[in-house]
This record gives sequence, C-alpha cells and structure tokens, in this order.
Amino acid sequence: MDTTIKDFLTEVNKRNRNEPEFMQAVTEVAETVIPYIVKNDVYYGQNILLRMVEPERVISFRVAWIDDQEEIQVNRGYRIEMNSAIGPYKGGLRFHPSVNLSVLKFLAFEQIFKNSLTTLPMGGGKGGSDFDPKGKTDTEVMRFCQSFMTELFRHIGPNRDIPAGDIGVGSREIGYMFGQYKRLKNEFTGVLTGKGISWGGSLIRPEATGYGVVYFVQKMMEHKGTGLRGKTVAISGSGNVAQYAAEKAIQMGAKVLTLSDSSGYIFDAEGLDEEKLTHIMELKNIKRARISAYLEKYPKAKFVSGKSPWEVPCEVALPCATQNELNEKEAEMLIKNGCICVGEGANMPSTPEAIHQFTKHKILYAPGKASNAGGVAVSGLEMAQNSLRYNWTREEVDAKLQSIMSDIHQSCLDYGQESGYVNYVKGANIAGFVKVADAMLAQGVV
Ligand code: NDP
Ligand code: 2IT
Repeated sequence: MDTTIKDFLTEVNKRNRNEPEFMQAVTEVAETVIPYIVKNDVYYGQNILLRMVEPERVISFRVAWIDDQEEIQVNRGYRIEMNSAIGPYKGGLRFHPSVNLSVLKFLAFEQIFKNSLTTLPMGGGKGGSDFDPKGKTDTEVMRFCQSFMTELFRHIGPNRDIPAGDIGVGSREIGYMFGQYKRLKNEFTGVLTGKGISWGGSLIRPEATGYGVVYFVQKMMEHKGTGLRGKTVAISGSGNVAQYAAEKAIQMGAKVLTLSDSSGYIFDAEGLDEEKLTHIMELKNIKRARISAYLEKYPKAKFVSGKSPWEVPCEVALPCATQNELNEKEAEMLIKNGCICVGEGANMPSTPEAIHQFTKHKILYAPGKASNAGGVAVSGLEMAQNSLRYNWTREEVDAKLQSIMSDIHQSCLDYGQESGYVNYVKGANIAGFVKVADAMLAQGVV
C-alpha cells in the first residue's frame, strides 16, 4: 500500500513542483483514500484520484488599479475551477499577500471534499489575489474589487461558478464585487454568496462557519459522552470564523480564553462574554484595529506578542486563522495541558506532524473540511433561496445548518471507524470522495 501511495504522490509532484501546500493537502487525502480505492473494485484502475488532483481550469489574470496617491498598482488575480462533477464550482475568494497558486489549489482541492460532505450540489473552486486589504482605504478596496471583477465576471455565473468570501474578503468586498458584476452583466443573480440581507443574502451566512464548527465539536463530544458546557476553549484568529465560533461556544456555556491575529494573542482568564465579544467585533470589523487594542478596555487581559494561543491550557482548541498555524510542538503542548478536542475552523491549520500527534494520542480531531463546512453549506442555502426568490427565517436556516453538521458528523462515523476510535480525517476524506467519484464515473472519462 505504501508504495502505491508513494508512486501516486511522486507522479502528482512531477506536475506540481514548488506547490508545497497543494502537495500537503493531496498527501493527506491520498493516504486515506487510496487504501479505500484499492479495496473497492468500482474505483480501482480508473485513475479517479489522479483526475481529481488536476484542476478542470486555472484562470490567472492581471488586476491593475489606482491607489489614493494616484499610483498604479498591479496585483495577480486567480480562480481555480477544480471540479464540477456534482455541481457548479463553489468556494471563496481570498485576498492576502501570501496568496499564490499553491495556496489556492490546496484550498480548491479541499473544497471538493468539503462541498460533497455538505450533501448539497456544489463542485469545488477557490480564487483570490495577493492584494492586501490591510491598511487600504475603503475607496482603494472598492477600486481593487471593481478591477478584479472586471476580469473575473466573464468566468463566473450563478450556474457556472459562485465565489464567496474567505480571508480578507467579507461583506464589504462582496458588496463591491457584486455591484461591479451587476453593472457588467446587467443582471441581478445569485452569482456570489455572502451578500447583504437586503440584496439577496441569507440570514446566518456570516455566522455559519463559526457556528458550524461549534455544532460539529459538540457532536464529537456528545459521541464521547461529554459536551462543551463548562469547558475551556482556546481560539486563534479574530476574523469572521473566530468571532462566531467564540459567540456560539459562549452561548453553549463554554469559557473562551483566547483570540489572536497575526501580531499575537489575547488571553482573558475570566473568559469572554457577549459584551466583550461585541467590543471585539466592533474593533475588528468597524475600526479594523489589531486584537491588542482589546486591552485598552479590558486591561486585566494579557496580550502575548508574536505567539499563537496554543500554549494556554485548554480542553478544546479551535484554530480559526490560517493554514499551518498549529505545529507539532504546539500539538504536544495542547495534549500535555489536557486538550481533549481540536475542531478546525480554518482550512488545513494543523501541520501533518500536529495531526499525527492528535491521532497518536487518540484525542478528538476534526479536519477543517468536515468541521468548517457550515460556511459553504449556508452559501448553498443562499443559492437555493436566490433560485426560489424567497428568504428563510433565521431559525429555519440555523436548523438546516445544524442538521447538515450532524449529517457530516454521521458520514465521518460511517467511514472513519477504527477499532474503538473515530478517525475523522479518514471518515471525511472517504465520504467526500465517494459522492464525487461516483458522479465522475457516471459522466465518462472527464
Ligand atoms: P478573516 O479575514 O475574517 O480573518 C482571518 C483571521 O486570521 C484574522 O484574525 C487574521 O489576522 C488571521 N490570520 C490570517 N492570516 C494569518 C497568518 N498568516 N498568520 C496569523 N494569523 C493570520 O478570515 P476568515 O475568518 O473568513 O477565515 C479564517 C480561516 O477560516 C481561513 O483559513 C479560511 O480559509 C477559513 N474558512 C473561512 C470560511 C468563511 O466562511 N469565511 C469558511 C470555511 C473556512 P490578521 O488580521 O492579523 O491578518
Ligand atoms: O473555505 C470555505 O469553505 C469558504 N471560504 C466558504 C466558501 C463559500 O463558498 O461559502
């Protein structure tokens, strides 16, 4: 088996040199899915995984725009249309200086499996730019978004490819891009998700990823005969996913101790409450301040510069910032300090060595493609509402989100059982794979 996996990865690596993040994501899937393919005749000999790692289409384009000093700036825009076997391409747009082909291909690849797990008909895609929204004025962000969409619009559509937000792309950026798309096409359609409520958005979409992570973690813990109530929680990040993971964890009676950004983390030993979190949301979403500004109002808290929160003793860890933000040493520290559950809000936040520690010690560990699927799931519900020209209530959308997270948990149990232990990585990868592979086989050599 090891040689089959190694040969496969050598072949994929030949075509994708200098793409470490993409190879990392492919390796994790190959290690769990290839043994399943070998045991199942319908998939064996069809080169099905080799087809899945090859994007159906990669689009790269120039984004020229003028900053407030009237200097011409140039960025690179991308859209990776990875797999459309079970539905139109669907996935977020990331604006961050670290964006490159490898990062977006890893995200698009993960998205195939994640979207399949949601039970909704969505293929996998991802896009973005190396544009850094940090420190830019609103008008600069608007000009960038308009220029970005002036090229992207010809590649997307409500039945073709439906982008949404990710790091650096929130409701402000979705608004500017939607406005430009509508001008260019003269059509009001659900071409983007994460839209504002008054112009086609869905209730609960802003909350969905963070809430979904916590619903999933609660399911894992219930399966082990415990729950979140009274547990201490460390969260990284302080953006969209982190904020709403914190909100739901607090609502469910957990004690949230930390949040972070790329400059360091805050530690509030008393735990965050609704009022403190509202203040953080205002700091981050309206003032666009750094997380350290929290101490100006709550001086009893600590700010630890340049570090991740994983050194803080906690029972539950929710990495909600970015890829590879939790390494082997940090995983060991979490386990030593009594952590019993890790639920990934971010995409691929744990390094392979960190994951190895979690599985070796048999703690509950949910990979992002399962635990953060609530965001894209409610995006799928936003698409459904746009097609119906109708809006569901907050309660209706939340109930559907909870039921989807519960179904994903069940799929992980169905495919991830190992003697006395649930391997959620294996469960998520195989369950996600089966639906897409069956569709691809039915559609011929595609
Ligand atoms: P936001 O832009 O709202 O927030 C990102 C947060 O992560 C910020 O606090 C940011 O800090 C921090 N961060 C980003 N890059 C780094 C880095 N290189 N090192 C340290 N901290 C970093 O993004 P989201 O909350 O939307 O996304 C967070 C994660 O969740 C990403 O991995 C994303 O792919 C994933 N995700 C998002 C979904 C969504 O619906 N939005 C759905 C599923 C997954 P700073 O401000 O200092 O950069
Ligand atoms: O990583 C993700 O799942 C997202 N950024 C959300 C994608 C979406 O289409 O809502």
